[in-house]
Amino acid sequence: MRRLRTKIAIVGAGPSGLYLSHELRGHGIDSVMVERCSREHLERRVRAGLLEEGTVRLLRASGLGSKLDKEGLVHDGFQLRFENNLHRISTASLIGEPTYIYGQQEVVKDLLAARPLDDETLYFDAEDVRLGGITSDNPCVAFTVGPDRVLVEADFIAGCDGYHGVSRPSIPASTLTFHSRRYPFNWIGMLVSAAPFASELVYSVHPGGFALQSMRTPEISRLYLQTDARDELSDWPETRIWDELGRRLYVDMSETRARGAILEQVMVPLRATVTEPMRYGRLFLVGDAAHIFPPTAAKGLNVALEDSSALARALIAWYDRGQGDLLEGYSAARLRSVWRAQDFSSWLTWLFHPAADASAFDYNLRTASLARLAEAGSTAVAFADEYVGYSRRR
Ligand code: FAS
Ligand code: PHB
Repeated sequence: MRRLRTKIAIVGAGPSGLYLSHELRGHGIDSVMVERCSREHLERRVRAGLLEEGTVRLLRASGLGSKLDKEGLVHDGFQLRFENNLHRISTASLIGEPTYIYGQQEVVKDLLAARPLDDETLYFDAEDVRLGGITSDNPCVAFTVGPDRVLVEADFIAGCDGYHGVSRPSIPASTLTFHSRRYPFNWIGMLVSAAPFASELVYSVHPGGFALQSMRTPEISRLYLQTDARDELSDWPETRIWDELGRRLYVDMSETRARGAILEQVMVPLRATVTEPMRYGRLFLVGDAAHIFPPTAAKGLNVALEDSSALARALIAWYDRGQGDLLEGYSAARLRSVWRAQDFSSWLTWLFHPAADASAFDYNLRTASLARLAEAGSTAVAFADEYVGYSRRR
């Protein structure tokens, strides 16, 4: 058994773990990261794409903005289509902030590239990861890498290991409240190597279901399609997907289809979870380990990095000034933001996704709500405030 000693043991090297480690290192606070996947897998994993202004500011302030500012797409607004009418919602004019399109895998690559070349504190391909001593003042993480069993002893553990990680289950269920909601919808997500048909995001609410055209670059489209929660990818042959995308987006997708190979296709369940509290003893839960958002309002990655930034600030206050108040207040402060983002994500999910058994009454209510959103009135301002995440940063 190889024994290591560090200040913070971080489980999971997704965006939240990598950003936390990066921030702590910038303040001279050492950490050891344990990741079950390979570096190649992390760099290939396509997920989120929309970054809020607050997230971009965090990345820039951490010295991670140059490639983002060069390659990221700045969107002053997006298009909302319903009843075959196209409305432009300009968040820049409504609330003074744009949003950014920059793939999560690019954020991960930038964070990995920012690590020291001789970095020996990030273990990939870790197996049998276990947490121990969480309520003691000497918590630890044990794992196997190659032929070695390694024990990391730390002051604190950051559980950044996502929804399927080991951190949350390491907390006695009797001490947690695990809130969970499964929306009756899935999204088929596709990454297609073809230019988006529109240069901005197009959210379309069609009687047959929701569709979204996003992108990752001017040459790569990111397309989403609502399905029933019980559907599997096998229920959706490629022709059906393209036909439905064209129907719901009111565009001829044959050219996009012809020009672009499908680089990735996933079925994403629309679910929401919140774990309360986001702390147990010396273990702090961060990002998807603590909460899952339906992808509708693109909050998952943005709220995850907010968690990491808040925990980094709390740990820096502890080590630099011996102040424990931010650590004590971490869970309550983060949960206020998490529930605010869940509330908006829930509202937008129900607004954008017609249920299969929707009545004419439902349809007309939805159309009236969308029309109110399309006006540049108070509803649109309140929407933009939540959509760009400004409401959580006030
Ligand atoms: P992550 O899940 O990204 O990272 C957790 C890390 O921990 C992973 O690298 C994992 O390998 C590792 N890990 C897990 N168990 C471990 C263990 N036992 N030991 C060590 N390591 C372990 N969000 C949006 O905002 N917009 C979107 O469009 C969007 N689309 C998504 C599509 C899919 C298919 C999924 C699954 C999620 C999507 N999300 C989206 C949400 C997503 O982007 C998350 O919010 C984001 O990845 C959160 O980052 P982390 O908290 O770092 O968790
Ligand atoms: C994405 O590009 O993945 C994306 C963008 C906006 C959303 C949801 C997902 O609202």
